[in-house]
Amino acid sequence: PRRIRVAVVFGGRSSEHTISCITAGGVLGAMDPDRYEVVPIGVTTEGRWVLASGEPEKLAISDGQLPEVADEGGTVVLPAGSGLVVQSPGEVPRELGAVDVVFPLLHGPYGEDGTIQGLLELSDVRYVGSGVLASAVGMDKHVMKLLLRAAGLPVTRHVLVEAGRWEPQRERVAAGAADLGWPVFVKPARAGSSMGVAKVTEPAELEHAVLAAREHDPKVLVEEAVTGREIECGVLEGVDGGDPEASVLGEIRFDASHEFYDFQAKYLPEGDVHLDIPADVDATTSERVRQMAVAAFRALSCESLARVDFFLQPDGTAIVNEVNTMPGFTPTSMFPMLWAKSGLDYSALVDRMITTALRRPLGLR
Ligand code: G1L
Repeated sequence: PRRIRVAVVFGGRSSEHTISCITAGGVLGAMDPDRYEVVPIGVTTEGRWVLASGEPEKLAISDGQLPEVADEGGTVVLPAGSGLVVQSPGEVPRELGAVDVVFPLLHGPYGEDGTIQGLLELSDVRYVGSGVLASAVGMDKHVMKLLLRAAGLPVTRHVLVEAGRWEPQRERVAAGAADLGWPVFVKPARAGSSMGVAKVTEPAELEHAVLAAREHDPKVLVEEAVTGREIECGVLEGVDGGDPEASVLGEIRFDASHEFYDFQAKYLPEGDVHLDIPADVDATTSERVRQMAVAAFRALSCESLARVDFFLQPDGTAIVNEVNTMPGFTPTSMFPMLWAKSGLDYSALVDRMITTALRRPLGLR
């Protein structure tokens, strides 16, 4: 039978360019060349789409050099009606032909927020991952909380700092923060990683933290601090219209040197982060949290996959912290590890996500 043509799109205009390249290396290395024909498409830090190297070795860290998409190889364009075309200056455009499915490994604005998904919808191309709405909601912590709360799921309380002038909001936000109780967390509503996040312990520090967070996103959340264990659950779209499935739970523990799971702890594993998989949680609680994860997946109308993060409080109740529609996805990231412990190894996971995407109807679903 004909091989399945998969365009893996990676790199991109976000701070997570490097992690995206490394992730692409993992995904490419996991795809059976007898079954898949990979079209590697790199997005440069300037946003140009180029035909990239698909050698997994070039996408790994070697000799301390971080991988990056090189600006070469002609521009890849995706005209409506499928079919990829490479345009190089002074050359006849080269048809790459149609791909069966796109695996978009992009993060942040220009990629994770539904924009790539919209582009692919307009081009009638199937893709792995959530659609436009869930991808956009997954990127906006404020809208996400509204939907989760509307679905009856417990979420942390917060005060919103709207985009627009700060001055008129100052008093409302200060009063709201005091209502939440100290400390509070201040976070950009939409920035991808944990950048711009600060823990604020007293009123005098609030304004500085809000202004700092607004460097990353004009829309900012001031959130109540919840004491609890950080528990995560992987959810996969059901097969053939079946219910979404939840993985075993995992726990993130870090040493006292990290106040919370910050950017450094997340991407520089030398920081003492421990992933406990499965998490040491009793069976009843685990079952309850897994059901909440599936409910959160549904509340946002996620597709393919999502990682749902919880705070498990000392009294045994769980609060949904956030839903990540594009979780870390290297072979040693939480999401793939959760599924490996649940019986699906990395290449089986990649296979399953491609298979469900291929079976998806185009248009409204
Ligand atoms: F396409 C998927 F499956 F939806 C997908 C897309 C992106 C899964 C995981 C990711 N992850 C990321 O983009 C990243 C934040 C780990 C950078 Cl690669």
